[in-house]
Amino acid sequence: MADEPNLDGAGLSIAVVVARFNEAITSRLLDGALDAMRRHEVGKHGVYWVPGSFELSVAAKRVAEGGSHDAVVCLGAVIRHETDHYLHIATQAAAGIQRAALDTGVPCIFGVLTCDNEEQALARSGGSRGNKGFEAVESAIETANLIRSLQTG
Ligand code: INI
Repeated sequence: MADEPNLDGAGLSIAVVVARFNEAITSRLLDGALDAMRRHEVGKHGVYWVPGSFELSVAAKRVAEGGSHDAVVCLGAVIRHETDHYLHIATQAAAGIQRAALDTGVPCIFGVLTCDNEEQALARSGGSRGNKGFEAVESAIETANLIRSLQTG
């Protein structure tokens, strides 16, 4: 059996970087993220907006380098259109966010929906399939607590 996750947010500071593109969806993800931070009593947080999911990684890296946050949650919604444009954005967002985490050692969480249509995105941003923003904050808390425990032995 796996260990229970440590979801105690007290004493943690979490940054949320959120894309304005598809704001009708990403604002719902942000609501879920803020709800999770209240629920788990996260000590401090900051919210930073970027134009689209493609810009999440560069902002996440800079925020992580600033050293005042224990984790960075990246929120966005990439929705399929007629061309493969969305695919490049989703792929690069995922790779860039992971790179920001590995380059800085600060957990950078992939809270980006990649959906075929708006209906799927609505379901995953506070609808029948939960809220990816809420889940992303829980991933951030668990990973930040793990990293902290590894640092302090
Ligand atoms: N950005 C998104 O966050 N989601 C999308 O679905 C999307 N599509 O499909 O175009 C999108 N595009 C904007 C992109 O993230 C950048 O902001 C833009 O390319 C400027 O670099």
